[in-house]
Amino acid sequence: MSIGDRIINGGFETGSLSPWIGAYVSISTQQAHSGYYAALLEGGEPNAYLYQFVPVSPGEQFEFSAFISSASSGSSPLISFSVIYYDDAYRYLGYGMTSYIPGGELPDAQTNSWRELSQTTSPAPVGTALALDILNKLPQADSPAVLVDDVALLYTGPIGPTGPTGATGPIGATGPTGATGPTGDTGPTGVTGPTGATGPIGATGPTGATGPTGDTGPTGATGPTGATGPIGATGPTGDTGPTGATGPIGATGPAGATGPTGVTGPTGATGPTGDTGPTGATGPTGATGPTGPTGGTGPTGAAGLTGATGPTGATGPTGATGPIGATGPTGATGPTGAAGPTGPTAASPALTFTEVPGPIALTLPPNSTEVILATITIPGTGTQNFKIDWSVSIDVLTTANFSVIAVTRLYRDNVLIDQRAVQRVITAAGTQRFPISSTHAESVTPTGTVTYQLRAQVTSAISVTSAQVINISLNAIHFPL
Ligand SMILES: [Ca+2]
Repeated sequence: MSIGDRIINGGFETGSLSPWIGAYVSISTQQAHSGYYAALLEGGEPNAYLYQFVPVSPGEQFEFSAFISSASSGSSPLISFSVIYYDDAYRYLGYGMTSYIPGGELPDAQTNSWRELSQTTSPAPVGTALALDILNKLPQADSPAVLVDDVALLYTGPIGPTGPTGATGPIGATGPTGATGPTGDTGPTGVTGPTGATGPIGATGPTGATGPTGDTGPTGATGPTGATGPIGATGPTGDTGPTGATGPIGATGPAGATGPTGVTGPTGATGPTGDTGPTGATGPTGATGPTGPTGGTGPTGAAGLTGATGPTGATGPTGATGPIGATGPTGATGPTGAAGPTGPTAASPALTFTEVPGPIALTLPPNSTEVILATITIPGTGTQNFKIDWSVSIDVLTTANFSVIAVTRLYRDNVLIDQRAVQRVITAAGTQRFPISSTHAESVTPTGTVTYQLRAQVTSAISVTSAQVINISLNAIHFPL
């Protein structure tokens, strides 16, 4: 049987936990089962544990062992320890073993006492790649801390099928002498054996102990008193006295060598069943089994109570525009608005005029000519609106049955722009007066000045003796744009 410990740092002698993983666990030098270090699982309420994964192969079997002790006096907590098999993807395959130490059963390490856990695992199942080795200290108020040392997972090999019974082997060598048993009762005195041959004289033994002082001999006759000599040496011990009576028989000697093993007797009757042991720690939850078939639909339950009204939903789309309603009453007059910005200053109109009282004589046809009546000159540049008004009175001296046509003409810078004519046919003779007035408006763009001139001409005359113009008015108003 090969022996190999798969646990690494099982005695914690590296001075650290690695590769152990734990919670509420520290390295302690307080007490150790061997060496200098041990692991200390915190006492009291915390759930403290310590574990590591080790590689194993299917079919392998182990003995898990560890030494555990309470770090101080007090009722020790419950300790569980397990070996659990997993495949290479850490999927649970099964327990190798699990056991526990009930509360209050650990010795106190301060008295250098430890309890050894030792249990054989079941073989690792098919697919096993790892074994989880775990020690767990369960919560218990006011319980002392727990020390763990020398944790081991020893390989004991796979258990094969039982082979045929082999031939009986030779009788083995005599084993060592067993321990001395208790002193038996004194047996009966045996028969006195024959006297043996006299053996060789042995070496002189050591001087025996001084025997008892012999009886004082009879007092001799008193000699003559000699001179007093020096004190002599102590004389030799006197002869040993005669042997006393034989003592009682001594104690039985040591047992002789064990004889060969006898033939095995028949199997005895089965003994009564022992008391049921304590319940073990609960194992991990097993894999979920396959889902069973779906059951038939049950009867419909009674309708539940109406629930509370839910929140208002989102506003819907805007509806079509309704018909225009009746006109409402006129509202109150609103407050006067703020004054608007001042507009641009308007250009001032300008007036230019002339009045000529006359008379100014006109020539008569067929040799009549145009006569200048009045002239005005207006300074200015840029486009402007002009309004020109004029009025004249034409006096003609006639005979009976006359007719006359007279024309007034308006010029701007010597260009005819307007005219107004008057025609009369009258039977009576005498002086006749014909007023003429007109208005002309235009938009002009002067380049310094613009000159308007009013002229007149008689274009037709029968039975007319003379003609003249009086009361001439010419005026112009212009508005710069
Ligand atoms: Ca140690």
